[in-house]
Amino acid sequence: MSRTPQDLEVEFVGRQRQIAVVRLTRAAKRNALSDGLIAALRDAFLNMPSGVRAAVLCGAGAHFSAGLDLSELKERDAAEGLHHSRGWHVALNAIQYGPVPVVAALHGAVVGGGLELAAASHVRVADATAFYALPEGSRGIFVGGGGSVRIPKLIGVARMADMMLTGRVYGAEDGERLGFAQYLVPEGQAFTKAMELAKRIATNAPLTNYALMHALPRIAEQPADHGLMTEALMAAIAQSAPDAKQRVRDFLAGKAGTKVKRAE
Ligand code: 1HE
Repeated sequence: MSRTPQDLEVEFVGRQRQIAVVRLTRAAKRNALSDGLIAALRDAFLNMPSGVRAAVLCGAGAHFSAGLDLSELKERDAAEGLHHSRGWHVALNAIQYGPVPVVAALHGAVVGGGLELAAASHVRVADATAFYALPEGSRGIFVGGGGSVRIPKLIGVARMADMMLTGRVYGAEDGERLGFAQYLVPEGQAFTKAMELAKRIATNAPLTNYALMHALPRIAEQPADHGLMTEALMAAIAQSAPDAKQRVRDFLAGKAGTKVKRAE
């Protein structure tokens, strides 16, 4: 795979550079995901510096991502198609099961592989311009970036099948209502909100964040009896961390800022 680092920008911001901002910078091609860009995303998350506590994933220009770079879509034999898809799986797994929680800031087109990419993040914030589609059906292809595993978990199998069969496009409000995004904000504010959430996430105990990223989705797929056992093991490990003990002591000592506040 060719590397295209110019299409991906990674910067470290905030207190002690704890937040990684990973930005698709291929706006002229609507952040279409070339093989090189997928490899660059994979490498960015596999090589995240150890001090980073959360990441914001976003796209430059008017769209988050137009999905697979269709100019690279050529006649592949079955084995090449298999390996292409598996390459996406490695990259998007590096995001979902990587070192830090990822908040995606969505705007404009979040389509095809762009939606698959967004679905690999942990928290999605969409602005009012966001729209969601799976045009694979009309291009004669199928999802290959983990979409058939991740997207039904957000919106259900029936809605995903409808999107691919009929070309249905969901707007930002429906997208939030159905579960594509957990947050909906006014136009132009997705990045600011995503940064605010990433900074909040970065204050959590790293082991709790790890449990939410790595244990929770697996527990949710286990038979209930196995899930309860995994939960108990994870809970025991998390609460034994010195950081957790200090946090509980702080609450019991009435230290400022540790109480849960009513939603505004
Ligand atoms: C692209 C791509 C692309 C734009 N690959 N070059 N994805 C799709 O089927 C979506 C295809 N794209 C679109 O429907 C539209 O481009 C958008 C709605 C996203 C944006 O529209 P617009 O009017 O802002 O931009 P545009 O004029 O359509 O595109 C601007 C340029 O980006 C143009 O190139 P130019 O050289 O003529 O300027 C487009 O060709 C280029 N461009 N989208 C390549 N996707 C792991 S499997 C995943 C399978 C899939 O993702 S299938 C869905 C693919």
